[in-house]
Formats: sequence, C-alpha cells, structure tokens
Amino acid sequence: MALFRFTTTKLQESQRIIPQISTILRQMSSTSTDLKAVLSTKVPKEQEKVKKFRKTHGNTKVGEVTVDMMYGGMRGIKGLICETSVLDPDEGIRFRGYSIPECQKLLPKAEGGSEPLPEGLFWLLVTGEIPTDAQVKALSKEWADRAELPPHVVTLLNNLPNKVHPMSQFSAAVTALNSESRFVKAYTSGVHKTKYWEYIYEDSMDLIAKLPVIAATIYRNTYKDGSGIGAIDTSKDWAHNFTTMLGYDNPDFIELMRLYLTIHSDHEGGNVSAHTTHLVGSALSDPYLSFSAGMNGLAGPLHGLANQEVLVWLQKLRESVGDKYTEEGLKDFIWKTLKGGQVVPGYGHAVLRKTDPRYTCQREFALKHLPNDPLFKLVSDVFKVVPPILLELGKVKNPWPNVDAHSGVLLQYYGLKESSYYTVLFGVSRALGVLASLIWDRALGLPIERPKSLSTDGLMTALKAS
Ligand code: CMX
Repeated sequence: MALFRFTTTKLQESQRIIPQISTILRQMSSTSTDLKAVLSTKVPKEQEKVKKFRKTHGNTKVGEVTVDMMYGGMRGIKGLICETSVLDPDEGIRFRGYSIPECQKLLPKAEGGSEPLPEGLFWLLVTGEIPTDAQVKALSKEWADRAELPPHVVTLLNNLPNKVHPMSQFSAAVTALNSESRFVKAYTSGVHKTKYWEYIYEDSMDLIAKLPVIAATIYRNTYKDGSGIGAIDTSKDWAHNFTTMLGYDNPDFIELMRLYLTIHSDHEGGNVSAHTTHLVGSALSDPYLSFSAGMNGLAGPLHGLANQEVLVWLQKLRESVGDKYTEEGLKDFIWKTLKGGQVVPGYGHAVLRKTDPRYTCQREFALKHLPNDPLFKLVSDVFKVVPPILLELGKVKNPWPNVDAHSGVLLQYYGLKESSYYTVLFGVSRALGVLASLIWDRALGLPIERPKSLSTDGLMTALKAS
C-alpha cells in the first residue's frame, strides 16, 4: 500500500513536471543556437507524426498515373515526399510555408544589409522555424570554422586543366571530399540506423561550409591566376566570405550574393538536382556522393546550366540586333532560335505557370541597383516579346521567365562575367535545400527508392492495347 501511495505521488508529481520540462525544452529549442540540438527535439515528433499518419492513411490514394505521364517525364505524378519547400504553379516557391518576399522580410540580415542571409534560410529549411539573429550568427561561425579543405582536394583542383568545365570540377571535388565522410565511418563501424541522420547532418554541415572554398578555388584557377582566395574570416557570413574569396568586395555585390544564394536553394523535391540527390542518398551513399550526383544533373542545359545558356544567347542576340535594336529585330532573333530547333533559355518551367518569383525579386534588385544598365534593359525588353511568341507555338505550357533568365545580368554588372561559371553559383546555393532534405530523408527513415518501370510492350499488354 505504501509502495502504491509512493508510486502514485511520484506519478502525479511527474505529470506536473513533464509538461514543465517539455515547455522548457521547447523554449530552449527555440532559443538555442545549436542547430543540431534544435533538430534533435524535432526529429522524434516528426517521426511520430508520420508514423501515425501512415497508420491511418497508408492505403489512401493520392492520384493516378496515365500513359502520357509515364512517357512525359513523370509530370504531375505525386510520388515523392519533400519537407523543405513546396512549389505552387501560380505563386511559386514557399520555403517551409514562407514565400520569397516573406523570407526577405523575416529572415535575419547582415548588419546594415537588406537581403536575407542564406544561413537563415538553411535554418528555416531544416527546422521549419524562422531563426533569430543569434542563431544565424552561430551558423555563420560554425560554417566558417568547418571550411578548410583537405589537401588532396586542393591538389585535385589545382591539377585539373582549365578546359574542364567548372561544373565538372565542382562535382569532382565534392566526390573526392567523401574521404572525409563521418557517415561512412559511422556506417562502417556499425552505427544503428536510427542515428544515421546525425552523421548525415554532420557531413552536410561540413560540405556546405567547404563549398564556397571549392567554388572560389575553381573560379580563381580557371579564370584568374590561381592565387588569392585568401583566408576565411570567421566573423563574416557565408556569402560574404564566398564573394571575397572570389575576389570581389563591392558591398552591393555581397548583398546580391546573399539574395542569390538564398533564392536558388530549394525548389521542392522533383527537380533534377533535388531528386537526384534524394535518390542517390536513398542508397545510403553519403552526402558528398549524393550531392555531386545532383550537381551533375544541375549541369544540364534544361536545368541549372540555363543561367549560362541565357548569357550566351543574350550575347548572340546583342551581336545580331546591335545596341539600337527594335522590337521586330528581337522577335526575328527569337523566331530564328525556335526555328533552329532550340529552346529560348530562361523561359518555361515544368511546374510553374506564372513568372517565377525568383525572377521577380532579381528584377527588383536590378531596378534598385542598376536601373540604367543596358543588359538589364535588354532582358526587360526580351521579357516583353518572348512570352507571346512561345504562346504562339501552341505547345509551351509556361511562356514566362524562370530564375535563370535574370541571374547572369546581375553578375555581369558586378564584374563576374565568366558565364561558364554561373551554374557553380547555383550549385553552392542548391546545397542548402537538397542537404536539408537529405537530413530529413534519413531522420524519417525513408527507404531505398525504387519505382516500377515497364517496357512499351509490357504496358501495351497490361492495357490490352495494340
Ligand atoms: N523555348 C522553346 N520551347 C520550349 C520552351 C522554351 N523556353 N519551353 C518549353 N518548350 C517546348 C518544349 O521543348 C516542348 O517541346 P516538344 O514537345 O517539341 O518537345 C514543349 O514546349 C512542351 O514543353 P513544356 O511541357 O512546356 O515544358 P517541359 O516541362 O517539358 O520543360 C523546361 C520545362 C524548363 C525544360 C522547358 O521549359 C525549357 O526547355 N526551358 C528552357 C531551358 C530553361 O530555361 N531551363 C531552366 C529551368 C529552370 C531550372 O531548372 O533552372
């Protein structure tokens, strides 16, 4: 009886204390500057939420698959989970529910700055919460502390000839970095699978920290004399350090890079770079191998390489129409591109059906900082004539500009003129989204990805078609 009374009292006491502890933990998690600690409090809750949801709705249908979808690049098939962002065809991207203008307003800025810091976006993507200034500062410091490259990666980069495309150099360097993978070491020594996400987190943090150093080394080696990337300043943010390592110190350009590295980060789960990183990661390849695979996809002209293609196309357009061009001249050049069986780079999208808000915010930046730049004027004039022409083709589902239509113009203005480098910048930013997702993939224990494929004959037989 005495034991029963003791247990009951203890139970009542613990029932009083547990909610207090969880409130304290919640408060600690929302103010802690340790991202991994904050994440640790979220992972079990999300695991539980998904478990419960699957238990109730595991067999609920979410859509159907048509033959056209199978031959048409799986457009519209709902077949993936991505927690970090969702793309609305009309409104554009929302990062954990926040639109780009909301992120520009709510995410912490550098002192005196007007654009969000990419560190804040990463914190948001990982935790779903808008971070405080202190949390973002802690992340800047942590990335600066983790930035150093192992000597073999520097040697590899310094020995690659200039003719190797910057994206191939980028992918090769990231692949070679997997010698440092903490996940590989933990997996090899038999870590329990419930702990995988912790090592994926560590590798992702190391990789993100090192990417600006890799990217700046590629830039200085390929286009300059190979010297001068300098040392990381641990008191500066990620984008600031990256821009200085590239060799630029204009404060407006640093601000642009903060915006650029924020908006290119994530575009839900089905695009080539995100999907590839997720797919390769599902085989438990480490974050270095998974991300470099994603980068090989980003390097395609229909995806991230489009920012390079836009510049090349604009240069040809300029050569063809001259500085005193007419609307008719622009139209003729666009039709020449289309009749030559080529796409107009920077226009169209597989999901978006309106102008990309990533285009719009870059245009707003240009209106503020370079309103009279001739190339900006050309891009604005092209925007007036391309959509009606693409609509006239009758097959293009989205005639509006995407993110890549604008980014090169801004970079040109600040002196970063080497367009074959532009996709590397996209890649550095994309790491924030796809690695945040990869951490959650392992935290949620998602299995190896393996959709079913059919042959045309097999499909015809299944459908009794001829
Ligand atoms: N110029 C000319 N034709 C275009 C076009 C464009 N900008 N966009 C689409 N089309 C064509 C397609 O090539 C396709 O033609 P076919 O049926 O002859 O093959 C037709 O219109 C239908 O395509 P869609 O359903 O509208 O577009 P998709 O989902 O198949 O492709 C995308 C999307 C982005 C690959 C396509 O719009 C494109 O090639 N755009 C130019 C390249 C570009 O800017 N890519 C960057 C996208 C953003 C990013 O990932 O970074």
